[in-house]
Amino acid sequence: MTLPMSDPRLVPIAQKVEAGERLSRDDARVCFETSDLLSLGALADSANRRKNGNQVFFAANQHINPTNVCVLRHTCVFCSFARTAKEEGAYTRSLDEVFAEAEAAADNPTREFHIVGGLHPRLRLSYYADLIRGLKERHPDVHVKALTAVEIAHLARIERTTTRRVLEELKAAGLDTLPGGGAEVFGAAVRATIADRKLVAEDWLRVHREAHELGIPSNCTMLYGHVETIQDRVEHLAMLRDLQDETRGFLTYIPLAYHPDHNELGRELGREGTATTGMDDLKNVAVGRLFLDNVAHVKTHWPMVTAFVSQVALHFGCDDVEGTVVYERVYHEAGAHTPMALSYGDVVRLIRGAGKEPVERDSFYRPVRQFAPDDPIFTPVATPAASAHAEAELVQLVGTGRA
Ligand code: V47
Repeated sequence: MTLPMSDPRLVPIAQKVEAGERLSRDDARVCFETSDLLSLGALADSANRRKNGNQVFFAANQHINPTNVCVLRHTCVFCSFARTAKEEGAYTRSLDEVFAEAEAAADNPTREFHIVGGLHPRLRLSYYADLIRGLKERHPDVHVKALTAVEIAHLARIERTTTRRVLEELKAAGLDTLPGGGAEVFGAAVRATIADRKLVAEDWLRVHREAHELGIPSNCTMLYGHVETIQDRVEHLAMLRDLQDETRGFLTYIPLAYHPDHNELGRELGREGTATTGMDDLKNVAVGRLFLDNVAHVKTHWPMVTAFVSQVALHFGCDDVEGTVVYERVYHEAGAHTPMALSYGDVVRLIRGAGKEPVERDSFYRPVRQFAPDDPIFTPVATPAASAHAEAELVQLVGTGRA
C-alpha cells in the first residue's frame, strides 16, 4: 500500500528514492519544508529497510566526560555543560577518578566508552593518551570512541603540533573511533551566532578526513532547532555527504536536538523550558536518511528526544539507537528530562516495542548479540527503577508538550 501524498512536491522525490537516485539540495529543502510528515517518514523508512531490513542496532555504551572546563565557555552560547576553571560546578577528573568511574563497566555489559568533554586550557595530550591506554589495559574488550574534532584541534594547538599527529598518538594509545560532536551547523553566520571561535567547518571536516585516512572511522552530527535556516541544514548535510563520498569513513549520522535550558542562547531566544518539536525531530532523522545516501546508519539519541520519540524514529529511517549511556551530563545540564541511563534490557525492549529486531553491535557495527522472539529479555520488568523512569518521562512529556 502506498500512502496518498498530500504534498505533490514529494512525488518526484519518491520516484528518486524508489530508483535509488541521489537527492538534490532542492529535494532536501522540500523534505524539510513539507508538512506531509507521514509520506516523508515512509520514504525514509523504505530507504532504511533497503539497507538494514528490520534490524535496529544499539551499543552497550558508557559516556564519560573527564572535564567540563572549557575555553569556549563564553562563546558557545548553546552549551550548558561548560564552565570556566573557577566557576561553581567546574570539575576535572584525575586519571584515577576516570578509571574508577569506568569500573561501572565491570557490572555492565559495556562494549564502548564514549568520551567527550570541555577544551581544558591545561590538560595535555599525554593526559588523554594515558586515559585511553589505561582504559584499554583495564577493559581490553571495550572500544574507545573519544574526543570530537574540536578537542583534537585544541590539543594540537596546545601541543604546537598537527591534528594528524594528535590522532596518530591517540590511535597508538588505543583510540578506535571519533564521535561526531562539535559540528553544530557549519554555516559561518550560524557559527558566529552560536559557537563563535569554535573550529570552523573546513577544519572540522579536515580532522575527520585525517582520521579516516588513518583508519579511524567517525560519526557525524548536526545540532538543529536553534537559529539555523533550512538552507543552513541542507548545506551542512551536503558538506558531510561530500566528505563521505571522498573517504567513506563516517559510520553514523546523528541529528542532535538543541536543548535550551541553562544556556545563554536559550535565554536570549526566550526558549527556556521548551524543546524541539516531535515534527522537527522526526523530519531531521528522515532527511538525514534520505539525503545522506552514503552513510549506512542513522542514530536516534533517546536522551535528547525521549525514548518515545526514538521508537517512532525507528519508522522514520533510523536503524540505530543510543545505548545504555550509564551517566549522561551534556544534555541533562541543558534541561533534558529523560533518564540518565537505560538498562541493557530497557534498550532491547525499546527497540522490540517498536516492532524491530534488536541487534547489539560493537563500535564498528559488527553484530555481537541477536535475540530470539521468545527471549526472556522481552518480558517487561516492572522494577521500581524502570517504572519510576517511565513515570518521570511521562510527566515530563506531558509537562513539555511533547506527548
Ligand atoms: O557538539 C551541547 C551537543 C555535542 C547542547 O558520535 C547540545 O555517537 C543539545 O558528540 N543541546 C557533543 N545538544 C555530544 C556528541 C555526541 C552525542 C551523541 C552521540 C555521539 C556519537 C556524539 O552535544 C556537541 C553539541 O552539538 N550539545 N550542548 C545543548 N544545549
